[in-house]
Amino acid sequence: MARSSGNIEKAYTLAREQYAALGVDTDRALDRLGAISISLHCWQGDDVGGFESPGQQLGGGLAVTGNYPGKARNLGELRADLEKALELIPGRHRLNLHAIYADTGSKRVERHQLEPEHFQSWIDWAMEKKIKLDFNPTFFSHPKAADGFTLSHSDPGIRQFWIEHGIACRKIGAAMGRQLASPCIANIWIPDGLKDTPADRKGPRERLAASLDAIFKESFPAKHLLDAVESKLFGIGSESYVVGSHEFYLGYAVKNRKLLCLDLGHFHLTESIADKISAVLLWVDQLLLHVSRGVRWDSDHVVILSDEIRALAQELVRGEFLDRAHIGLDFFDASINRIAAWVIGSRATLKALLLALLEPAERLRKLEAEGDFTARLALFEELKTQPAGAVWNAYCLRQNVPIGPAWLEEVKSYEKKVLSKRERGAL
Ligand code: RNT
Ligand code: ZN
Repeated sequence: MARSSGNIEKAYTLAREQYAALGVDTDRALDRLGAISISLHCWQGDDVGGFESPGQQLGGGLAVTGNYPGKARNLGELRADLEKALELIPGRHRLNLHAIYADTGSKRVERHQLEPEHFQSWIDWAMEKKIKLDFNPTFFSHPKAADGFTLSHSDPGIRQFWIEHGIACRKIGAAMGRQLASPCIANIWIPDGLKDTPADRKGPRERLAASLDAIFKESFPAKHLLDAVESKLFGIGSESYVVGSHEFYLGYAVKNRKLLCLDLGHFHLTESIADKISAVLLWVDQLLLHVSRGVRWDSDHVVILSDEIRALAQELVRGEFLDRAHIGLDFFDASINRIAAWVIGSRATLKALLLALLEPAERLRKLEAEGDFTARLALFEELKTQPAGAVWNAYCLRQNVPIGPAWLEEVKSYEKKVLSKRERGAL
């Protein structure tokens, strides 16, 4: 049940006092949180299908499980679903598109021939909704990716096709950034790799480096386009060897001044991505974070307020990296309501950031510098039960979105009115 705004304000006033006693300014934390935009991934809305050709199979070793009814079947439905999700997430956020979501009308346009005009309807929609856009070339779900190789393929013709796709997508990204007056992050992820032990690990990596150089040849103003490269540990069908590994892209990004994309599902499960941030940001200017949740593997579960996400947010805040790290969601779950998946993942990420912004950063740093590790540990533990929920509710109230679980009622009523009318599979 929605609580009255008077009670929300009262609870906030008490929480503000409690935090002030610890040296934390909650109003400032909320201002800072309001300045953070998360890039919502369009592909949660239709299980990474895209609208290029009907019934297209998802490739690239990616897998979406579940068949919850009501998935978006066309651009109009996807936009309507996104609008609903955005209404329920506090703050101003971005949208992350993939090339397979082009608006080509009834025409089939091959990926290497895509142009900014095929994304003009997205740009116009984004302009109207005051949303900024990010972009991704799609190097999977295509006959020319069926061998499991794209930019590192041994066939120069196939490589060239994907190079041209990459070039086309950077032009599209730059058009988005220019028209919407906010740099578009164009992120490259390729599925290239091998199921079994390779005899030649070097060749594909040399070809990938050369293909990337060709894609990045043209330069665009940073105020329009920022290029990112995303590594992976393994995929289905690339268990033994991934061409674009972490070391490959870390080196490439440092040498070529690109953004490095760290996906939370793309490392060994015991590795801490949070710990990598302050190391990597010594050598690259900016990061893209793909916020995901691996369960036993890169399973792309919906993000929740886990210790991992909290640690990530803490590192961003403690290191003062918020303006050098771009946060995008990357998960796909078809076993639950897809709009709820966006809302849950976004709200969890924002809550993690709020918790990090509610730390007495200076005090903690001072205790550590003085060697008072006892007090540091004690304070960390006490912080866990401070009334952050009251601050979060006040934020939702100020941002005019439902408080607490009330957002779910809106998703349920949208499901009844809109999603349930979408027949499975049919248009
Ligand atoms: C795949 C990568 C990549 C994709 C999207 C759809 O493992 O995480 O970012 O999820 O491009
Ligand atoms: Zn990713």
